[in-house]
Amino acid sequence: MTITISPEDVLVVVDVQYDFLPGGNLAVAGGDEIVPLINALAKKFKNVVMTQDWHPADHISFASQHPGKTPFETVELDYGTQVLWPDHCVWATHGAELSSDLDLPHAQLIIRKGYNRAIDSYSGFQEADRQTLTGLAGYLNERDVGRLFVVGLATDFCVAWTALDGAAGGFDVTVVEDATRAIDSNGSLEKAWVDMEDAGVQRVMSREILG
Ligand code: VGL
Ligand code: ZN
Repeated sequence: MTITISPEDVLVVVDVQYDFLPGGNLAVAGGDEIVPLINALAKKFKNVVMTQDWHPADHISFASQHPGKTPFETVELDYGTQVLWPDHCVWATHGAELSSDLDLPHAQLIIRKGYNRAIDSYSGFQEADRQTLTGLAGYLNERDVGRLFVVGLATDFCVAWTALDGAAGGFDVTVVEDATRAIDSNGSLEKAWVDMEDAGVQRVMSREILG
């Protein structure tokens, strides 16, 4: 059951940024462990695109912007329920930079997301209002690419939402499970896998691709 990667397939590397790595403001446990795997996977792909969480300092997803609230609580916003986070990935800060341990010189596109103060964006395709597009689908469709293989951080937020929106957009989407790590807040990881399975997102391990 080896998966053969074709020249049309795309590796989508989600949010491998210092704030999501150990020592970061929203550190994902074991987040650094996936970097060597991502580098190995990337050698199989001609097409690599990346996403980068990129927030203004007063972003609405930050608990610090909601008096009396603490991280991992929720608030109701115009577009629905928003989980509140520690300040993270503030643009032009170290925490927002992509890890320099990534070895992806052939990456073709970096999509920044979450830069509108009033709208979060876990997904690389569209913001949390479910209306504002990032342009990623347009880019991929224009280039007539093959399957999408999604890796990165965090499994239950930006990886899952990117995978779900990719599937909704008609792409064949696979998440490489061991090349992701999760935040897992209030059952979010379990729910993310159920949602992805329901949407037809495939779930594989890196050895199935690396051999
Ligand atoms: C993410 C929470 C807030 C992620 C981004 O990359 O999964 N999670 N912003
Ligand atoms: Zn964020």
